[in-house]
Amino acid sequence: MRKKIALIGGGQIGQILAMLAAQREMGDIVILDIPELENPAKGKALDLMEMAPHGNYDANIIGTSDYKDIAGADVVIITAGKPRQAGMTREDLLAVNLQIIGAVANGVKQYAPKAFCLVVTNPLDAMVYAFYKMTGFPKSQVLGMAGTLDTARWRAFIAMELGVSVVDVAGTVLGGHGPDMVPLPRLTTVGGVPLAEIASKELIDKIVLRTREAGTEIVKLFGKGSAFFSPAWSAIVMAESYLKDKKRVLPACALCEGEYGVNGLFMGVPCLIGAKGLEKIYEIKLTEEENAQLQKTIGSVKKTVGETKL
Ligand code: A3D
Repeated sequence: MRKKIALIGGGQIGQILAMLAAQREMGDIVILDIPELENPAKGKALDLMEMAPHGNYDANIIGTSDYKDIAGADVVIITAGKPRQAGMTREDLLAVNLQIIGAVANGVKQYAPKAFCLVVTNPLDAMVYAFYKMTGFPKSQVLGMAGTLDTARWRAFIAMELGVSVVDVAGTVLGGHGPDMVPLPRLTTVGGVPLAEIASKELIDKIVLRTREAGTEIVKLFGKGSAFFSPAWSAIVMAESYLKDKKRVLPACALCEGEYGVNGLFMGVPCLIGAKGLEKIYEIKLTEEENAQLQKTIGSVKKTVGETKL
């Protein structure tokens, strides 16, 4: 039997998720949106069914606003919520998206209680925490997608600056999904060569800054709405690691219980994702400077999560 992927939110990211999941034959796909947008969700699903003969995939794809249709889903990816507009911070979305996450948590808890759940809605660290609290799901079953994207941005900017293949750039970004996230130049390599040996400190600092502001750079260019191609791909990579038990080690927003000195908060950390969901969090021994940066991002995450009052 095919796996089932439920996409809660059929907007910009949701529709790209649906296309990628179909093309990669990850399973049957349900695009769920609010009742007012049920028809557009159905339309997107039908359009993707009609793309299948040339896309060369077999999948049953439907649009709906009824949670019954996600029953038994193996993976749930949540993008339901408002995106940022130019001039907004992610935190400006907290109140409105918290309500939406509440409705989503109820539906997923009732109809897909065993699903591996990925939250994408911003402000990410707070929304994944809220979803975890509201569903009561085990921590292995709930992750936030942010670090996978932040690391993709870090790798892309390095490749663009150095004129090397992005495939050979390896690295990680820790912490919250905000302007004080912590890219780790010390642990970044280009085909095994340490970044610091082939890039100046000035250039590295510039790339760190661009990575931290990458989401805002796109929001400014769009004027309306936020990035969607790269967030969708990042969530797909995480979902695939679960579905295929690939055991990839990806930076993701996971519940820390002692790791990095953090207790009870979701934060971006290197995660092993396999058939059991979150299977392991890797701890990195940080330098004093890296740790100081991490403490700053932990402070920001605590503040935003505190505002959920959960
Ligand atoms: P958008 O195109 O507006 O799509 C969101 C969809 O959610 C819309 O179709 C809404 O109708 C739908 N929706 C709203 N409420 C509900 C509900 N209760 N149930 C089901 N569906 C609902 O936004 P988008 O796809 O561009 O972005 C979605 C979210 O992802 C936003 O909160 C963004 O800020 C966030 N985002 C996160 C990242 C990260 O890296 C974490 C990156 C980019 C965007």
